[in-house]
Amino acid sequence: MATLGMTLFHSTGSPFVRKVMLVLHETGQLEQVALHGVQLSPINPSAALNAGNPAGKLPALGLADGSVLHDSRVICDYLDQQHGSTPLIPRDGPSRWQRLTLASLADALMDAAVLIRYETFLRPADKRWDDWVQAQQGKIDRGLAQLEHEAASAPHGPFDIAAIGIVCLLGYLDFRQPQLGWRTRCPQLADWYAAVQERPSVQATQPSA
Ligand SMILES: N[C@@H](CCC(=O)N[C@@H](CS)C(=O)NCC(=O)O)C(=O)O
Repeated sequence: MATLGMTLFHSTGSPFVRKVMLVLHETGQLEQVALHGVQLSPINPSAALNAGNPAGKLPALGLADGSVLHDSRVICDYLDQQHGSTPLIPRDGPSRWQRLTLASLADALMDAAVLIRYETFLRPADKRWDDWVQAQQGKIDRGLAQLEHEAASAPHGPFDIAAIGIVCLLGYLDFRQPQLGWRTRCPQLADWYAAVQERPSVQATQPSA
């Protein structure tokens, strides 16, 4: 049974918020959550968000009892335990660790992409460090190669927490790094990504500024 009275600190550009939105859509809990829009950056934090999440990062989920959950992994895990359908996070067995590790890879690549965004958009031009950006991009390149291998070996896996993370990563790369051209390097991943675009949850959560 879904919990009433939740508030999600939200931004349409955040790939981590999108993970939570996809879980809400896929598990039928969207109407249980009010969205509280926040525009922030590491140097322009939100006082309302900081009050419940001292790290000042999106997403955070306020519960009816006044407590606040963060980060996206914790929130997704919580929400996945509030519904009666097939879990998005396998509860046990080898698939639990395989899918959570894949989801963790997607999270790590989103971290790298978000850090690149901050370095190239927020940081003053005279303080930018190209080698550091390249090192972050290297994580993305290596991770995409791994995801292409996964897509080739298991093209029709469940639309679970790993798939959700990968959708959020690829959507964010299209949003912030349209020049990357990952589809040329990752054709099987591109086919999988094109197929999952048909899901209403994916269509309803496209990133925007
Ligand atoms: N590990 C966190 C990462 C969240 C994150 O990096 N959120 C970004 C927005 S996409 C943020 O709030 N940045 C503000 C900051 O770093 O101060 C999660 O999974 O929720």
